[in-house]
Amino acid sequence: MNAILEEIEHAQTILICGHVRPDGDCLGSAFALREYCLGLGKSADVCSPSPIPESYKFMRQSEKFNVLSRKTYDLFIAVDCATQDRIGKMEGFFRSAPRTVCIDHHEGHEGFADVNLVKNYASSTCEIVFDLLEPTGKITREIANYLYIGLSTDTGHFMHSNTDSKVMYTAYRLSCLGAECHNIATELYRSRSRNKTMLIAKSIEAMRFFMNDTVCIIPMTQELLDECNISSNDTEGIIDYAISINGVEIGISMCAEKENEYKVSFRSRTRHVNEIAAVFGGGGHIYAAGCRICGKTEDVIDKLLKAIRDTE
Ligand SMILES: [Mn+2]
Repeated sequence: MNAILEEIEHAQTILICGHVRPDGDCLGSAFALREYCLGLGKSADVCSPSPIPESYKFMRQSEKFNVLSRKTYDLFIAVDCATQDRIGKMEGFFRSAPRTVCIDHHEGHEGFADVNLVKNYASSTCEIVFDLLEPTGKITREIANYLYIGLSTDTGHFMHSNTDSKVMYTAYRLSCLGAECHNIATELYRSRSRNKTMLIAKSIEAMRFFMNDTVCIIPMTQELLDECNISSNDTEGIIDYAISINGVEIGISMCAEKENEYKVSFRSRTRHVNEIAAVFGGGGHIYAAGCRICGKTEDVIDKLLKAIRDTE
């Protein structure tokens, strides 16, 4: 039996934890694993150091997110976390759990748990969880829906460079297992709030271009977020407007998190942006990466441009 399935088998209480500012992939893989554990009669909770974003509240059982039924668990499973610090304030649960598992697809690590399943060539953690659960024959329609959400979001709805035949095969299999592809696509990509629509408009207006228009930066300052009445937790997807522009090689979004601190995301067509993110202690994938940078808006932009030049 697979080592991770064995860990689940031996545990009675399980906590599945995604990363800070959870995205569709970590939510999908966490809820899918929870559903699988519940199916085996286990007690299982899902959490992350941040609340579930508004845009993912359509997910079944989303109200169970971050509802912790106990103080310690037999097994801690980290999903979609490249480093241990991505579990943030859930650290205590990780340390107190007798056994730990890490399932992830980010570059450059071997995992930080007792049992690690890290495949950096996989499109998403959901794809890895699909491969893990498929042989059990226990992928229900609910599990298929959860996994499809992560597969879809981590591939930019099957548009990013990581969309390979394995991704399409997995989507096909999930569809066969009952995933409601049309409904999920509608929830994910065709149902945004008026506030988010306002954020898109203001972000496009705020775009700045550098280096012969090959670099596009979207600075989402605290004022801009406040004007749209939107939290820094709900800015997923804004960066796509930068990298979708003809001629732009590097798209960057900066989102104000605290006073003088920005969460920065990178997308690229050709440049290895994980190397740029690494300059600031961040990381990610070759064409999609992120980091945190301290400073005032203009200083952060200067630091970014310098790092882009230095890593060329
Ligand atoms: Mn992921």
